[in-house]
Amino acid sequence: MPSSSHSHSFRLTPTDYNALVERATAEPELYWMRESERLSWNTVPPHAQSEQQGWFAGGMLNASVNCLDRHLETRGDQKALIWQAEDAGRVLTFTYKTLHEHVCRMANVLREQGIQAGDRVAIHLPSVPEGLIAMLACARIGAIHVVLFGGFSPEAIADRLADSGAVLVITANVGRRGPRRIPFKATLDAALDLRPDTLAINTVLVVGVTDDEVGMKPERDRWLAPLLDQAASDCTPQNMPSSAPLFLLYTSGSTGKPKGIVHGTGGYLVWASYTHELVFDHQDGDIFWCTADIGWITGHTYGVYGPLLNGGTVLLFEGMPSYPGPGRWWNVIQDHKVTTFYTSPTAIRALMREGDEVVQRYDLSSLRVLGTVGEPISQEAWSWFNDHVGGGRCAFVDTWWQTESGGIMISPVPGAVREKPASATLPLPGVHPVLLNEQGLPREGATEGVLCLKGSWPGRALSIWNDDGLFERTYLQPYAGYYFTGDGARRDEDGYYWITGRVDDVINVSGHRIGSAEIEDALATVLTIAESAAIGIPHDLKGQGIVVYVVPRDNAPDDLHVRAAKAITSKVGRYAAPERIHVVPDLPKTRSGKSVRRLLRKIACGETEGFGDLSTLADPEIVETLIRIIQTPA
Ligand code: 6R9
Repeated sequence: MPSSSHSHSFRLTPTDYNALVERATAEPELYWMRESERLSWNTVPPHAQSEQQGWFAGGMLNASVNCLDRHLETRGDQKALIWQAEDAGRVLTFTYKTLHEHVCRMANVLREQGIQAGDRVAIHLPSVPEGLIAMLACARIGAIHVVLFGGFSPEAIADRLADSGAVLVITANVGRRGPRRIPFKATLDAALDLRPDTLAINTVLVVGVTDDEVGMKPERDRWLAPLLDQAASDCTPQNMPSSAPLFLLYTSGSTGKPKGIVHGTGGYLVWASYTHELVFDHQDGDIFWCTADIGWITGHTYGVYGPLLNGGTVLLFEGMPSYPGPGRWWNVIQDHKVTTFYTSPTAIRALMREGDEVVQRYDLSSLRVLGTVGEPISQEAWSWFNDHVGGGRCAFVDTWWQTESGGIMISPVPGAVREKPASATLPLPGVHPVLLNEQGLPREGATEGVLCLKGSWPGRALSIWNDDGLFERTYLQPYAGYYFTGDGARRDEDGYYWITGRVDDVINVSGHRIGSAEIEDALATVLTIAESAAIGIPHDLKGQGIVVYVVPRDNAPDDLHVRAAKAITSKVGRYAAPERIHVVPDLPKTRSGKSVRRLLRKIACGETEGFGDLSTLADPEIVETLIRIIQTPA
């Protein structure tokens, strides 16, 4: 039942798709063994899933060989990576052959710096080719990459470097954001100076993105370019077990500090290849543009691994959507004849505001698949993207997944699953969602509940770095027998899923996951703040915005707002800057002393009634007090 307006032929028909769902459900072992043949193995795994050892245990392979070497014979001269620089006239193109050479050089540099299989290498770069090259170079020598988002504060970087035990960082002198220069190296230097005794970093390699000079510590810092020039352009890949970690990626949960999610090699790569081909209807000649930064899981799975595993062409854009003018992204699509465009609802909402005329100026007829990820999309934004960008001709995939899942889990499949605006639609073949009620029991049919997953899938994270117990407690123990996603969802009468948002204390700001506890921990470092609570409220552009309540100590200064805001941006990052900070005498708490976030959310949204039974609060009066404070203009 592909909608009739699609003018393309897609890889799968509804019949093919139904057959996949059936096979994956009836004979999962056989199904995933067959899917594992997408990869080239040095030792073919004896089985797909084993309870104790994870996916494709016993198999041996190398991730960079799978992304590059194995395409050399058939696609050596095909474009693997197109890099569009900030300045319109500057484009760098890498064929599979030249990308392979670059990755080998970088891998040799890392080996010369003493990096060995299993070592952690941090990557802290703007959107330049070296990011993707460094990831694959780590994979080539069996090192574990840890990509750090460019928006992190020095504190956030230091935490992640310490937790991962990284020994080397690759950074840039600066990053370019429109007319501005982002001080990558200086931010990293600040991070390295914070708690040197907790860090194992002994080498910093610096990419010169511009000619800007930066301070270099002679025994620690080296410019990368001359090292690459001297390195050999071939490099023997390290043969790795399927279950060896390929990378760590830090993400926020509801409790405490960010967790280093560990992804393995064989299972993750099978999932990246499988989902990229299925969901984006990957075909020869496709130009795939994923706008996510490589600092997020989307940038890993669909900005690097998925498309390269499948022999595709990746487009990487250095710049921003609206610089130098509001049509910049459309210009990039037009110039590079992008076929597959994967972005976020936040970006769509911002671009929508520029008006329809901007889009109409560009020829976007190369597009055939549009995708979104990271947060719920409204019907309005869905329709605008579909009609004005996709011209009503394209398949639209609203893809639900998470850092922990490795790749897409619930999404339409072009040509095979009929779309409904703003629904993630159906699970991919082999994925088994369930909706649980408050007692943890599965509900059938059209219903709403906590979204969990039954059974495993090849892309599932192996663990949390340094804390296997925390992985169990966070994902496997809350609902016995299921994997807990942290999201809520509704299922309609057609079995379609509609994601309703997090059911835990994670706030989703423009697709960035931020734990309430992360913000509250940052505020706890301000001595004049006694306690605090951070919550998410609906925001027109960002999806959710952060509102913070702080309770001052007796001697608190007048500029508490400023100090609180500064603590958050310096400990977490600018992307976590709150919309509003309310200084309040107390928080609504249960008698056992737990802040009642449900009430804080309602109050922040300006509600004045319908709070339900307040008699369980330690001090019911506080609700009235907070309403008064919030309604008094500052
Ligand atoms: C890939 C990614 C995961 C959380 C997830 C959910 C939200 C992601 C969504 C979506 C509604 C979608 N989310 N995709 N909500 N519709 N299509 O975003 O990973 O950064 O770990 O965030 O994002 O709440 O649990 P991550």
